[in-house]
Amino acid sequence: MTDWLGLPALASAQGGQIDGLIGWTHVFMLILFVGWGGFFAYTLVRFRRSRHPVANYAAVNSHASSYLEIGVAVVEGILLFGFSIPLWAARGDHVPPESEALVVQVTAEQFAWNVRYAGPDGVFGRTDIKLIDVQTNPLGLDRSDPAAKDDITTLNQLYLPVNKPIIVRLRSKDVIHSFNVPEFRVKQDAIPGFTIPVWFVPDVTTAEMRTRTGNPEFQYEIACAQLCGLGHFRMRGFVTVQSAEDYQKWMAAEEKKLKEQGQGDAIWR
Ligand SMILES: [Cu+2]
Repeated sequence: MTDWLGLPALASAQGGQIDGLIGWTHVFMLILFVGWGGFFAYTLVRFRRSRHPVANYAAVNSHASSYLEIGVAVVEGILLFGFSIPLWAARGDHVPPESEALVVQVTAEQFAWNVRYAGPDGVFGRTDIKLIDVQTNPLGLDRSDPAAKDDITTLNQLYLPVNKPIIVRLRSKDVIHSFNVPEFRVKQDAIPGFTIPVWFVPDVTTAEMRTRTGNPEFQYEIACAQLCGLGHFRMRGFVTVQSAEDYQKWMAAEEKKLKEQGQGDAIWR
């Protein structure tokens, strides 16, 4: 329905609703544009100089423009109360339960995305600001904490299973960044000092998208959507959406790699 907008391919279950809102906003704005544009053209002709060499100092005595203004306000009210607020309420309030979702922590920094999975125990282990090492331990993970021992971290690579609710716990180490994956219709600022949850259900695997787009190198990309410094342009991450089995395989390989490499040095690759 919203193909005419030329939006990026849709790859999430909740994105259709957002496209609907974008579509309706364009329709309403088109009506406003045509309406006001027509009115402007009409006044140019109606009040042209050759017919009205002297300005009319008497005020307009028709109420047409007031009705128009009221009409515009009503349409904007419909957009806000009929579409935006219910959509935001659905997106913001109904976060799926963590037991049914995959929880991933994504920590933005100048200029990278640090991704962290809780590992087999499902618990994110302790971190300590004193342990942060830009090269080897950007998250300050305390591998002496049993819960932190199995935490999987990657740099700029987010692997996700398809058709499962994903909750991203978004954080920032330095300035305001923004987590944006256009195909999932997700865009959320990462603000230092806050952990902001954002959720979505990716429903098209990377492989499927490659077939669909005819581009064998297609990648979902995390674009930082806030100008965050000189390296902002290269703050890119990649999302790989896989079948549940392939995701499990990837996770098992990461766990194996972590065990082989020992503690703490599997982080910055
Ligand atoms: Cu950034």
